[in-house]
Amino acid sequence: MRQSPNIIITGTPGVGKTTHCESLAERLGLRHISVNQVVKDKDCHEGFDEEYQSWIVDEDKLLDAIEDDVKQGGCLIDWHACDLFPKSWVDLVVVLRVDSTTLYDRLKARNYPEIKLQENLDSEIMEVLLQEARDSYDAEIVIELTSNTSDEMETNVDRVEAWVKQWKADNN
Ligand code: DAT
Repeated sequence: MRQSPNIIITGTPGVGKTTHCESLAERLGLRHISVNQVVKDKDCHEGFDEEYQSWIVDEDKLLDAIEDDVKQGGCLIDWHACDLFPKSWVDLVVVLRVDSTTLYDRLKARNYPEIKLQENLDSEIMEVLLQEARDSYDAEIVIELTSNTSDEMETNVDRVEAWVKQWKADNN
């Protein structure tokens, strides 16, 4: 039984997953597992998609690469997908959401290829990641938070911090 919870921070690229995870890791001493980084560092991929400018992820390899860390608890899993992580690993799923104009500006600043930019905007508007989280985990552990401004981010971090404290009180 883990003594610290595992939290997935998910959402469309550009919503603020990394920014939230870095702040939460610093504030709460949780381990930030940046899946993009793991995929690159541990070769959990089947090559690079030039059109989308992204790695084609080998999910089995990825799960093997992070399993030991996650089983210890206290991990923030940062990725734009969540349905591959076993339910038994996960205590909370935070789906970050952002207005499409804000998302457009953030992705444009990253110089995303047009096809990738449009696909991500569509995905955010269609609530694809929120639906994926709701389809994959129990409703009571999935929360949707907005991440348009720094103030909202501060509020989100406070809220997750309070949740973690309560989880620890309930489970230890
Ligand atoms: P992700 O990891 O989801 O791709 P990110 O954390 O790299 O997103 O953030 C993308 C950009 O947006 C980055 O320049 C920081 C900025 N940003 C993220 N969340 C924000 C927020 N709540 N308020 C203002 N800027 C934010």
